Amino acid sequence: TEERLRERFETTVEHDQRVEPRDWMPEGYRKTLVRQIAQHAHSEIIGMQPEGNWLTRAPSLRRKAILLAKVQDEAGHGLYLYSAAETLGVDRSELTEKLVERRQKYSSIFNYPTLTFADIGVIGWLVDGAAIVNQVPLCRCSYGPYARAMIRICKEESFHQRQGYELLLTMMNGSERQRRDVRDAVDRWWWPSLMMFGPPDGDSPNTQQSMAWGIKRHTNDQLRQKFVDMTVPQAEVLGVELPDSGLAYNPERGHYDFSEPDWDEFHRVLAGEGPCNTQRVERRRAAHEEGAWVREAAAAHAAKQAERGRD
Ligand code: FAQ
Repeated sequence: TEERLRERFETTVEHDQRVEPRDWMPEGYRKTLVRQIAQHAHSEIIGMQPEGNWLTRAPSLRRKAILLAKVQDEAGHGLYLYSAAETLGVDRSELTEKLVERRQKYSSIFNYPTLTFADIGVIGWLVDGAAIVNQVPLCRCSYGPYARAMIRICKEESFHQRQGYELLLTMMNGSERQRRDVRDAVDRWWWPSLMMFGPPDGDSPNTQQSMAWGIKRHTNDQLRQKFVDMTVPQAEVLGVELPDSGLAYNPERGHYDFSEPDWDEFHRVLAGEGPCNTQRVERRRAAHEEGAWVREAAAAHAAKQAERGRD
């Protein structure tokens, strides 16, 4: 019967239908999803730190309220994603342990520092922009719970992106100092944003199988190109220059040509040697440990409720 179940799985994927938690699935499919969804969830949670860094120093009440809401949205995204991972038979606490022990990854992008308030705008514009390009196709992921979580997340992400762009437009219409901060932040975040899409296709061990399973819908390089094509005109409207002398429209390809990111830097960041890796993981570990009493209280409450239910 395993053969029959496998056939059914393959037909489901081939016909672009959704695989649900109750369905049989190959072990490799399950593992790949746990890896990707856990990394994605960890990214949302770790991703609260670079922006959270500016909550107490936002320049106005309005900017503070906006930033607070965005960071809270990210916590929510992390929770939807941990819930999606849990439908695959893993436990959220087990995933958190793996994160703080550095046995699971999170996006390279969150290992860079936020030096001025302009970084908040640039994260919204470039980092959320890249996240949208990567995540919209995931709304059609073959695994139902992940695809459904992505629909909701993408709606909020596109709002985040506009928030960042609006902040940058305001700063670019401000003082010389504000314009300088925006340009400096764009220079620092551009290349790391391109790296968010993962290694070039030739060095991406997972892409082929993930595409065959309908988990990924496009390759890393395809999505990176899409992001560049989308972002260059936005940079022009904003009046900032992207830090790549190789950037030029190629009419034959119908796309922008651009230079190769520094993949050595990418691998160093993945190996834990980015500017903020240690700080990010240690902060997460401390928050987890400081929250132990909440988990204990919740477990005690649940146990008491269960006991009452038995009477
Ligand atoms: N950082 O074979 P591939 C956000 C790893 S957006 C770290 O190409 P795959 C929103 C990869 O895991 C950010 N590691 O892998 C937000 C694999 O290692 P492994 C989160 C990376 O999975 C905005 C190895 O390299 N978004 O949070 C990265 O097919 C603002 C080989 O790579 C997602 O996670 C990287 N950049 O493709 C929040 C989207 N790239 O696991 C707060 C879902 C690659 O074998 C503020 N994920 N690696 O040890 C994906 O689409 C895919 O997993 C890719 C990687 C495209 C990231």
